[in-house]
Amino acid sequence: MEDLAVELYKINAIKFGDYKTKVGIYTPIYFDLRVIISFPRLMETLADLMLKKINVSKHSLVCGVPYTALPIATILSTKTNTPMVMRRKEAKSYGTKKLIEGVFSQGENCLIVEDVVTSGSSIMETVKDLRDSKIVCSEAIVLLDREQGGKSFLNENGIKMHSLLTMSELMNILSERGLISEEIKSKVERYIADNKVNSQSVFPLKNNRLKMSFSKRIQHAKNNTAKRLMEIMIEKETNLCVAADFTDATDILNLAEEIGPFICCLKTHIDIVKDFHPNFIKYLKTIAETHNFLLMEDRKFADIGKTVQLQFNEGVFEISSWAHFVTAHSLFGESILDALKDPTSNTGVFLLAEASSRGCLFDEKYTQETVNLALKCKSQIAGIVCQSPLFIEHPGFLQLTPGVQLDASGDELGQQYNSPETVVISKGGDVAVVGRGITKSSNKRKEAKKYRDLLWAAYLKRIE
Ligand code: 6AU
Repeated sequence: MEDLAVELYKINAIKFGDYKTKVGIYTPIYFDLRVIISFPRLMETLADLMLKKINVSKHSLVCGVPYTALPIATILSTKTNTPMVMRRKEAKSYGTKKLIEGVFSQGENCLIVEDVVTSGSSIMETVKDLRDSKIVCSEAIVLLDREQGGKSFLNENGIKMHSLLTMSELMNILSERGLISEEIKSKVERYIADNKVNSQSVFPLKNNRLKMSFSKRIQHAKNNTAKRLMEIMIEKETNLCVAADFTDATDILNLAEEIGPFICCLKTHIDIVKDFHPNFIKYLKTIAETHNFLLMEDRKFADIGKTVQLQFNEGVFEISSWAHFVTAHSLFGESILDALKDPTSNTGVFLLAEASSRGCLFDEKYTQETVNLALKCKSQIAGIVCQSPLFIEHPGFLQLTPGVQLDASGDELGQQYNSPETVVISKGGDVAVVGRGITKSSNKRKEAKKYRDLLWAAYLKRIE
C-alpha cells in the first residue's frame, strides 16, 4: 500500500497547491487519477490490492463510477471473470434510452468501484441508477477515502465502503518518505477536519420528494387518508406520530388527551391492551376528532389474504372499523393488499420495507420489491416504513420512520434510536414515530411539544 501511495505521488496523481473544487472551495490537495491509464502496471497493482481487500465473488456484477474508475473496474472484472455493467451519465436520446449498459437480471448484486470519495455523492448517483434498474448495491471499493463524511453517508444509504487508503494514511506515508513537508501535512489535515461535506445537501437526488413541501405533495397522494394526514400535518405543523405502547386503555386515552395538540397520528398496538373494550375505541376516536389526529394500528399484517382479511375486519378489535392506517408486511405479496381493501373508509396502508431493530433480516432487494408493490397499488398505500431516504421517490408516499429518541441510542432488545434531525434530514423520514421518548417521560405533554418542534424544524430545514 505504501509503495502504491508513493507511485501515485510520482506520477503526479496527487497534487499539492490551491485547487478549486467542484463546489467552488479551495483545497490544498487534489487527486487526478485520470493519469493512471497511462501507467498500466500501476493500474494492475491497484486492481490487485483491491482484490485483496474485497471478496468480489460475493457479487455477480461490477460497476465503475464514470469515468476514472471505469478502467479499474474493467481490470477487476476480467481478473475475476465477473461481468461488468456501465452507467451512462446521460440517457441516450435515441435507441434504447438505457441508463445501465450490459447484461443483467433483477436482483443481481453489484460491486461499485470508485477512485476517490469525498461526499459519497458520485457513488450514490451511480447506485441510484443501478437500484432503479433493480440491481442490488451494498458494497463499494475505493482507492482513497478523503475522510470528509462520504463513508458514513454511504453507510446510511446501505453501502459499505472499503478503501485502500484514507487521507490520513496517505499523508503519513508521504511525510514518512520525506515527500511532503510537515507544513503541507498539517495544512491538509486542517483542511480535511474543517471541510466535512454534508452529502444530503450535495447529493443530487433525481426525485425531489425530500425537497418538496407537504402542500405540494398532497396532490400526488393517491390514498385519500394519506392526503388527509398531510392536510393535518400542514395545519397543525407537526410530523410527529406517537407510539402509544401502553397496556392499559386508560393510559392510552390519557396520553392521547395530553399530547393530542402536537401529533398528526397516534399509533397503537391494540393487541397489547389488557382491558380492551369497544368503548375504549369510542373514546379514542372522540379524542382524535377533538384534537384532529388520525389513528394507526401497527398490526404488521403478515399472512395469507384470507387470514389477514379476518384479522383486519373481525375479532374483538375490528380494526377496519376505526383505524385510519394500518401497517403490513409485503412478504405475502399483493394478496395482503387485496385483503386490506376497505371501500368505505379507504384505510391507508404503510408497508414495512426496513426495520429499526439491530440485525433485522430485510435486505435491499426486499426493500425495493416492497416499494415496487407499493407503486403498483398506489391508491391503498399511504407510505412505506423505512430507515433510508433512497427508496421512496414518489412524492405521494409518506416515509414513516420509527426509532427516534433524544436521550438513548437503543434499548436492551435491539431497538436503535436516532435524533429527530437525523431521522428527518439524513434518513428522509416524513412522519417520525416516537414512543418511549415521550411515553416514559414524567411530563408527556412538554416532551411531545419538544419532539414536535424539533421534527417540524428539521422538516422545514430539509425543504429549504
Ligand atoms: O420509540 P419506541 O422504541 O418506544 O417505539 C417505536 C415504535 C414501536 C414499534 O413497534 C414501532 O415503532 N416500529 C416500527 C413500526 C412503526 O412499524 C417499525 C420499526 O422498524 N421499528 C419500530 O420501532 O411501536
